[in-house]
Amino acid sequence: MYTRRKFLHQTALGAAGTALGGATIAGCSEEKAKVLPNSSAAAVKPLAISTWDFGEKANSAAWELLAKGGSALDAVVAGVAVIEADPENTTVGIGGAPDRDGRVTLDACVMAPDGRCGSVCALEHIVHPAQVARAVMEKTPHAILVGEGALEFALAQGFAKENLLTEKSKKAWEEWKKTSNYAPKINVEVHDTIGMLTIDQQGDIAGCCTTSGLAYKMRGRVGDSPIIGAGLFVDNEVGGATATGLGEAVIRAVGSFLVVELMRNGRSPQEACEEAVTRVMKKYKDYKDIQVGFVAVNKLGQVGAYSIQSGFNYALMMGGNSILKDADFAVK
Ligand code: SD4
Repeated sequence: MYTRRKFLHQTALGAAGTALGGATIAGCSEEKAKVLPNSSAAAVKPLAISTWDFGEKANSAAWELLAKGGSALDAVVAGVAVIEADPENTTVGIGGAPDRDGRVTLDACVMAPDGRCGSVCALEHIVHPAQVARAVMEKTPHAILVGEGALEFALAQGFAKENLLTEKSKKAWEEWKKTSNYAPKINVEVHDTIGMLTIDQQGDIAGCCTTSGLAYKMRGRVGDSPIIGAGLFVDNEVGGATATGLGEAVIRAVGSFLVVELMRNGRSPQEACEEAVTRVMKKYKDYKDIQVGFVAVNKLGQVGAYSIQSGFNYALMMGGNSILKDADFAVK
């Protein structure tokens, strides 16, 4: 059972330092955690952080660009593209689990260091929704395109129309249809969105979030992932945050924006993620049955991660080194 006392204990644990390549990262010491993003402390850059273990592959792809001086925006879109293109992954891009009618509908958004953003919701037939989101940002006067309109735009931009429902996903869906029992399993079936944040050599921050959303969702359902502020938020003066888990819960707290605002007000990324998870739990009374997790990075390259339940992990790449780390969590 979650108690305030437990939370305070975990906060203290969460502040324990983790070291990689000599640099202090995730959580950091209580002292360092108080360092504000605009402090004169040396920033860690470049850097890539992604939700879940598949984030390691995404980070490596992003790192290839970051190490050569590529932009945070190019790197983050290239990083998530690796996961979107993996047909074995049933939660992002091609091979993503369909909705209850058997249609694979993808959600994604992207944010650039200069504050621009783009998003697509319920996009069908396109393997790389994050790239379409970027095109919305760069080539239209709009921020969000949905459904048919998003698809028309993508095709006009030269994206190929493809069947995203793989044999594996189709079989699983047909199996699900036998009972049509909608009971998502924490961390397994529904919680594998890739949210990614990058810092380039200039110290600029970009972010991206891309997913097939909840397996067997209602047609037209959109989660937090393509909603700027909920699934992703970047403010280049402060830092960035991204979310995974039950979108309906993240949206209630405008989770990623909340994390960034908390960092703006002096919280470390770890403290900000913990506070945001606490806020989500307050607003979602059945929080014991769901998972929500955040990862965050500030302008100094300090990172944090926290989730409601155990089982959430994240991948971090800096100094050419890659680590996979379990996030601390609230319900113990
Ligand atoms: C959603 N947040 O659509 C996404 C699901 C998710 O890992 O994170 N899956 O609600």
